[in-house]
Amino acid sequence: MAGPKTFYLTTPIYYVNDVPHIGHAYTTLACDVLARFMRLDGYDVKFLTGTDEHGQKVEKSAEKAGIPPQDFTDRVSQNFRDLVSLMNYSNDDFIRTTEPRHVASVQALWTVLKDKGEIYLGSYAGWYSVRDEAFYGEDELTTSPAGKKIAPTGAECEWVEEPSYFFKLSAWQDRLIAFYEANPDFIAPAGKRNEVMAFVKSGLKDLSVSRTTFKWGIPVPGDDAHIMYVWLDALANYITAVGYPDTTGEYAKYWPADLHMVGKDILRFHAVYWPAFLMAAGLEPPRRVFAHGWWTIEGQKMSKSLGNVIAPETLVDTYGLDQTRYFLLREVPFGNDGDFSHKQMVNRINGNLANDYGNLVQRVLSMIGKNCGAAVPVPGAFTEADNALLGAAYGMLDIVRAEIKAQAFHKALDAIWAVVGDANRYVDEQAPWALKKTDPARMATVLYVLAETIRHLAILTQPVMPDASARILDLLALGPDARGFGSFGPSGALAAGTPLPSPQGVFPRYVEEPKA
Ligand code: ME8
Repeated sequence: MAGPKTFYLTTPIYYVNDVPHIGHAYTTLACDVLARFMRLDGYDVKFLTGTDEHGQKVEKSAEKAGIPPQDFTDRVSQNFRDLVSLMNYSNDDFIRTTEPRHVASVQALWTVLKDKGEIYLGSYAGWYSVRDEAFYGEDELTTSPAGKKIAPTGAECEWVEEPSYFFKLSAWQDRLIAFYEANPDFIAPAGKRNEVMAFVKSGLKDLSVSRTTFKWGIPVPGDDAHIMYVWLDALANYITAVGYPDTTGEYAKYWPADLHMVGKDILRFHAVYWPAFLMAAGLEPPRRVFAHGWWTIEGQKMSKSLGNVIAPETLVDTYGLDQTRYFLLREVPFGNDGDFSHKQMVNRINGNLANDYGNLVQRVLSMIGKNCGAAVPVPGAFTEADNALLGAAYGMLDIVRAEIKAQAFHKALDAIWAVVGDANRYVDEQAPWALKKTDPARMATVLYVLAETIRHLAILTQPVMPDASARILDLLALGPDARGFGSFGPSGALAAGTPLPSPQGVFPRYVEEPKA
């Protein structure tokens, strides 16, 4: 019998030249929500994140810190592992490119490319940006007032002239276009797909894939005067983690990856170079690359010099973990750029979470606690209004699933909050507090319908807010087996008479500290 369907998704591996900030936290969060969703939906998920530890940028940062690069990367990589526990990420693996499994994998990939005639020795003379770890053509650059060459990303470039191996990228132009055309969902969002296709159609040059003027990298097999270009090294992490060069085992099970999630800054590497490397090595390209947008802070670009870089710890300490997770995915249509503002964060916490969702749960469970013997109420026959609300609750899963599979996290949350709104209107219309005296049996039915609706909401909010949702499911006395999507709908309905614990508030309001 075939096992469950698999889903393999990855974050970029982050450079260890710096401490994590809100942007890094965001990309991994989006993957975490997707991974948790797919697991609840019955998939066998592999969710990978990690750190990119080689290259000139990291070497320079280590020099600046005055410590050997390996010690430096050990130290900074730990910050990204700490981020995993801080943000409650559920990754199944954490890869570091300095690990022996990765060195073996990249060298094997190189050897295959070399043997297939896809790599040749030449020499590079051109512009390189250490900040971007990228080569640029003269025509892409502008000149700063100080006479420096500047890349389109704003990074300074330096002239590089050295022997180098090249990957025959120019030979892949037509095959890449054919691949994009045959796989219209490979690059998302659609606007980004158009940009990549226009770039490839404008012509591809062979890509320099080795360096000889610094040392911090993986040696080229058979020619250790060269180390591999950090992007060839880094991209290969996605196959290392499934056991490459062994193509049985996890590789056979999970590859091709279902999704590489990246920021828009690194789409070209993932959507052009990476499928070309893989196809050239006779390996399958990934199924999809999603490039999300960029966060600014209170309307400004995040930068050290402006001193406005937001550390994830600050967000979690100030606003709470699940509140932060919710805000980041609800506030901005996924794929667009977004702005972080304290005011908007507080609006979301006090509006969507405390007033809408939290208050619904609190009102309903307190009424059940006081008026129904602290147990799941016994429902009578359902009215049209009851069936309408239950129907909306049952119907959420299909809508949310479709949105999540398209990485439209904001739309998935909109669909859930539409039902939160329906449930709050239903409470007001049915006025169970008034029924207490006039028709207690009807009150029990109304509260049962609401408890069932809350059950569905809490099951579906688990991927975004795992802790808060677990607390709501605890308040409904639902065990671990009753929390997956298999429990959706009437078959998992709450059993009347089940004793319930006394309700606790789940989403506190954010109260501004008075200014000292
Ligand atoms: O590029 N808004 O690593 P990196 C949103 N090592 N996302 C942001 C962001 C912002 N302001 N700033 C950073 C690298 N990110 C390579 C990747 S993969 C084989 C190698 C996120 O540490 C976003 O996901 O510079 C972006 O793509 C990534 O951090 C860049 O991380």
